[in-house]
Amino acid sequence: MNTSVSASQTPLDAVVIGAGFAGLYALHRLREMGLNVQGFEAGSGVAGTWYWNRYPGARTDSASEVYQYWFSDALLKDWNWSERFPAQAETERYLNFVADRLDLRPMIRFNNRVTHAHWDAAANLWDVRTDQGASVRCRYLLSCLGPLSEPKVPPFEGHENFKGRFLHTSRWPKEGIDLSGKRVGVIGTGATGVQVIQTIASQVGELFVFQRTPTYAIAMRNTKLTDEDRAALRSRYTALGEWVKHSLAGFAFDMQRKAWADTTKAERRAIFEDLYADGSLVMWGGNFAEVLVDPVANEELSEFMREKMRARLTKPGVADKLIPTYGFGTRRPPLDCGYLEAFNRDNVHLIDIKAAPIERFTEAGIRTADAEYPLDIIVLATGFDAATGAINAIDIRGRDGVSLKSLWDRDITTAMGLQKHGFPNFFTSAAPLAPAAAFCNVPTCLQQQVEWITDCVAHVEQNGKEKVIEATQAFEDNWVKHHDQVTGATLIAKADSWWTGANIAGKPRRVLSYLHVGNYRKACDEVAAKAYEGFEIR
Ligand code: NA7
Repeated sequence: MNTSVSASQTPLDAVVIGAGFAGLYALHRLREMGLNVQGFEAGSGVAGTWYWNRYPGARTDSASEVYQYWFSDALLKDWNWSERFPAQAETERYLNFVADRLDLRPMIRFNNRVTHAHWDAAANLWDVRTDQGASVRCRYLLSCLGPLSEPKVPPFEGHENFKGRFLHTSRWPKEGIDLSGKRVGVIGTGATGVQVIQTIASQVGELFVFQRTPTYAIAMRNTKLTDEDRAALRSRYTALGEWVKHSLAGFAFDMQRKAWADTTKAERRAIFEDLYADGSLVMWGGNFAEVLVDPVANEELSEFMREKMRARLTKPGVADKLIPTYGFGTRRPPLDCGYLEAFNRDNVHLIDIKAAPIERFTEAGIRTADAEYPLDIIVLATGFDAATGAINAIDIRGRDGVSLKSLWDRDITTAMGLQKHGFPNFFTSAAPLAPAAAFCNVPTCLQQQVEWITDCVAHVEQNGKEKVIEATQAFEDNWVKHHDQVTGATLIAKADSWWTGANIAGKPRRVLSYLHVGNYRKACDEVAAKAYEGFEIR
């Protein structure tokens, strides 16, 4: 296919960057509005996160019944999830099914990574270019890059000398890797590390886990869904679709209604047991609100979680290293399927790199402060430059040639995560200061943002003389202040993790995600109801 389009061609109405949950829906909605829209996708297929993250064990930590599009009865009726928590391959198939059913593929140029987007103020157009030489101009530019798309690859000294294979989890090859009998090192024990480690422990020869910070692990209760299960879930789809919109974190559950202070320790213990038995993120998002803000409440829950973890570990000395001392839920707590039990195996070795840090990669493997580990493969489960990384990877310049990255390098601010002052007609999903950046069952939030953005575009199409919209500085400042008040009160704000940007050296610190999906939606709806108050339309 010829991907080069001359800049002199008739401008497009809109360009959508990314073909994951948000991008596919945005393409569909904009086309339904009669706009001439083009998608660009760096991968060779659709599915975004579920295209890139094909490492062993990758699966959702969200239940399948809330991990889907709600807007089409036909899609809801015709797709059959096979598991409560679907694996990568199934989620990728689902998004391919959606792309085919809505006939979105012809709208997308695959294998095209957008590298450049400059606002031409004289023409009120975005000039968009890709690494394949494609070049288009458009009136509206939508970033649908997902919150976790830009891998974090730490600059380990000597990495170029390592003679074995070295890869980041989000760049796992489609054909897979034969791990049998191999000596494999995994660096990182976040949600991704947990899934890789528990999956490959029985496949590899020896597994060396290089752990800097331990993670809480909630035993996932995954089940195969039967026709009866699916029928029962389908009968609740309408109610679930409404519920997730108004919830704390976009799931089909909410925080406890009773106040912490109105319960006894025994009552709370019974509630924790019930939540834990569900084997889902209800342990985090369905708990007492107080555990997110009160250190005493948090410690009681943390002790409960530590006890659950300890009971699953048998090797002497491992529990002390593997069980966190920080507060539960202040960093993203992963669900696990045998992560802790993997450390009971004789071929799995836990290396505490807080005690003896990694000094360098050698030709043969990894050298820490006190030992050398010969390895065939090193897997980086080191996470992502969340929410800003993928957007910053594009040279985005707004009014007066100002670079978005240069602003975010100083301070990460947005207008509700939907726009940035100085960048007219540029809309973002999964950007900082909205729940979609982290504290959300991501499909719930991406759908809400895409609906808001596309409704906004329709409004500007009808009401804008020049068809240009831009968040005002005052509106953005107010949102930042409100966001900081809401999130700054939580224990999350004090913890170092990707949630606060602390995982990336030099990244300005701020809780990246707004907290409370329902309140965010309400605030967005109010802005729209007041003819996009806080945004200048011309
Ligand atoms: P995370 O949650 O950011 O975890 C990354 C892990 O890698 C974490 O254990 C880090 O330890 C570790 N890490 C990062 N850099 C280094 C270096 N330089 N040396 C040693 N160890 C390092 O990323 P995930 O991919 O697991 O999960 C991201 C989200 O994807 C997840 O929350 C889900 O929402 C889906 P640290 O904590 O920094 O000490």
